[in-house]
Amino acid sequence: MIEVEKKFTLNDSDIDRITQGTEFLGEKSFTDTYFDTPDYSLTKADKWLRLRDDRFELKLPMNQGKGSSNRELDQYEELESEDLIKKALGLTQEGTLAKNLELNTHKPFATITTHRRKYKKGDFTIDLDVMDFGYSIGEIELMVNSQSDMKIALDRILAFAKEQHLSLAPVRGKVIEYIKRNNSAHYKALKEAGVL
Ligand code: V4E
Repeated sequence: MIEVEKKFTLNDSDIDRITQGTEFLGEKSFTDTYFDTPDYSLTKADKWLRLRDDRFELKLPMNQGKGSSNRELDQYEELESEDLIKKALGLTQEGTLAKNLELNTHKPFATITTHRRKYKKGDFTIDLDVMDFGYSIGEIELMVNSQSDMKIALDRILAFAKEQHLSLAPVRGKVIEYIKRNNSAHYKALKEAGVL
């Protein structure tokens, strides 16, 4: 199954409206620490390495975002095994991934705690994420069986959002927003690399 998702900015009345008639699936908090080299070699290549609580995860771009006509359908491969992550990053030293990151000057550049509430409305899954640095995002998701169904799913999400009177303006993800607020050199580097 493939997940198609779109992020929205939601105010309090949007949240009231969108969660009406939903099934509440649960809530959790997690802390992500994102890593990169001093010259931003990972994020400039749209690669996102994080420690989510106590587990490393790597998101790798599948359909190169650059120049893509529809960024919203960009997909990422997600690796969760330390060995696969080491291989994907070309880290070859003995020892844990954490040790390899240290030896290769991969340092944390952002630590973000998210409180996530999850809801279900028909086929749609709705995530409401509130971050500890004063930023919130809603995400509407649909699961599809094949790549060819992705555009239809995105159109369904957009139609649902319109019905709910949500703003369709582009939204910065939490990490991009964090970088914009905290490190203008990093933000500029991502723009110049064509990642944003
Ligand atoms: C893929 C990506 C980033 C990593 C964070 O991904 P995100 O989906 O925002 O985080 P989260 O916590 O909701 O992950 P989940 O729990 O769903 O796994 S940061 C930036 N990107 C890609 C990206 C990009 N290159 N450009 C723009 C404008 N947005 C996103």
